[in-house]
This record gives sequence, C-alpha cells and structure tokens, in this order.
Amino acid sequence: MAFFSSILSKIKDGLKATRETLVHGLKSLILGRKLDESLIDDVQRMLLEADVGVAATSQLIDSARADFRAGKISKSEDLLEHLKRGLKELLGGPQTELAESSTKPTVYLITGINGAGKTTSIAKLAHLLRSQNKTVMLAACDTFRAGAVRQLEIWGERLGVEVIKGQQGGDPAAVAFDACKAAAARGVDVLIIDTAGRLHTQDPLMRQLAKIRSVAAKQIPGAPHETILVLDATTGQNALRQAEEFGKHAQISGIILAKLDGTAKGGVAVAVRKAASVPVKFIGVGERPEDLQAFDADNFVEAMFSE
Ligand SMILES: Nc1nc2c(ncn2[C@@H]2O[C@H](COP(=O)(O)OP(=O)(O)OP(=O)(O)O)[C@@H](O)[C@H]2O)c(=O)[nH]1
Ligand SMILES: [Mg+2]
Repeated sequence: MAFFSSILSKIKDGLKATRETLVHGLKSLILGRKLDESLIDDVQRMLLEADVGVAATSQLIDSARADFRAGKISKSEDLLEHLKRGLKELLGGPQTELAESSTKPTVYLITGINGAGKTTSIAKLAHLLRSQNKTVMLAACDTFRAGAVRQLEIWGERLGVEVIKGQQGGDPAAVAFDACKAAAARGVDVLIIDTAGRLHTQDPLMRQLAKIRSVAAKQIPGAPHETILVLDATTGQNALRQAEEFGKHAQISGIILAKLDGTAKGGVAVAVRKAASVPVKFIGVGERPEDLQAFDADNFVEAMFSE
C-alpha cells in the first residue's frame, strides 16, 4: 500500500502543472454548476485546450452528452466521474509491460526525434532494470551528434552500466553489431540501443534505423524485442503526429512519453494513446534516473484528479 501511494505521489508531482490547469479548471468549471448542454460544451473546450485531442475529446463528450440526454447523468458531479471513467477507458488497453526474451539478451531499440528525451529515458530504463537485479548494457548508436556518445557514457558511469561505442560519424549499425556480440558474449540480460534523433520523413535515417534492426535481428533471435518511440509531451499535437507517423514507418511496439512534468497539457497522454496503435509503456516525470514511471491508466487518472 505504501509502495502504491508513493508511486501515485510521484505521478502526482510529475503531473502538477496538468493537475493545476486541466483538473482544477475542470472542477471549478463543473462543480456547483447545473449540468446542461452549455456546461458540456465548456468541458469540451477545456479538454481540447489541454491537448486531449479531437478524437479522444469527441469520444468523451459524445458519450457524456448521450448519457445526459438519456437522463443517466443529471448532476455535474456525475459528469466529472463520467469523464474519469472515460479517460481510464481511453488510456487503458493492452499490456504495458516490456517484452522479455526467453534467451539473453533482450534488446530494446529506442527511437524518436531530436531532443525528445531518448538518451535520458534510456538512463532511466537502465536504472529501473538494474533495480530489478538485471544486468544492462548500452549501445551508443547515435554516432551522428557530437557529444552524444559521451552523454551516454556519462550515464553509463553513473549507473555502473557498460557502454559499447564506435567512432563519432561511424556506421551506427556497426556499433549495434558490436554491442549485440558483446551483450551475448557477456550474457547480459538487457541491451538498450540509443539512436540519433530523426524525423520519419528523413529516408536515409529511417533506412539506417531499419539497418540497425536487421543487424540486431541477425545476431539475436527475435531482436529488437521492443522498439520504443520516445515522445516529448511538451510538444503537444506534434507528439501526436509523431506517434502516428513512427507507428507507420518504424515498427514501434511502445511509447515512452517524456517530460510530462514540463507541461500543463498532460492531456496529450490521452491523445497519444488514442492515435497510436501501441501502448504508452512509461512516462517521464523529471530528469533524474528515478523519474520514470510504468504507465497505468487507473493510476494516471487517479493521480491527475487527486487534490
Ligand atoms: N523535465 C524533464 N526533462 C527531461 C525528461 N526527459 C528528458 N529530459 C530533458 O530533455 C533534454 C533532452 O534529453 P535527451 O535525453 O538528451 O534527448 P534525446 O532524444 O536523446 O536528444 P538527441 O540525442 O539530441 O536527439 C535533456 O535536457 C533532458 O534532461 C523528463 O521526463 N522531464
Ligand atoms: Mg540522445
């Protein structure tokens, strides 16, 4: 129970800005007011402003309106509960746990646009896996950006995790090759591959990502076992578009929604969940290794609506 409440309070802290605007806003809008069509319109506007997105907002509002018209909800408090339930439904869904290979190593490939939070999320994931007594290795396949390898190395030193690297400007697939070999030889549990930031429209870079995948697949059965897209929650509707586009072009299996602590528009989690064909697996709520939380729809909505 203490464990559960500490998770909840961490998510609450991370969602502070969102709670203060969206949820306090919703509560002050709804509570004490008569439930009618115009109140439902106002709620719709507020959800859109919080980046919940058009599709998810329509779904929430249409069902609220239908229930109101059918006399199933008549008080404004009921509307709030209705929204909470609807949000949990929208955010829920398939397994959010990371895939684990039955043979070592399990390989996670991390992708996303520049500055989304990939490398920091990798450090957080490594920290989490280490806390579960797993051995971890990192592959510095961002050979493109100056300083990228060093950034990952610094995390590796801090976390006590080995980093496999190559030449700056070298072939990232060659680094992936070396890392897969090393991970298999050392018998590590999990290999996490960092990659350079890219847009889904940059064909050469997307081909490079595919090459990293195929190198991993040739070395290790079933690899990569997860391809995780990291999204920057502060970019709102752009994050939504990336979820859609990487979903089409990069064979992603899950999402880490980073920087939720840096936005008042945490409603974007709902929009991303709705737009993507894969689950949000983790949320990033700060810059420290421990600031990663497994995503759980019920916890997320409870944290968002709690005082
Ligand atoms: N507040 C906050 N900051 C974060 C979070 N995740 C990452 N950051 C910060 O975002 C910035 C970019 O993070 P990186 O991990 O370097 O992003 P990246 O996607 O690897 O960037 P490139 O390699 O340049 O494409 C850094 O200043 C991080 O500290 C988060 O969950 N919350
Ligand atoms: Mg990086």
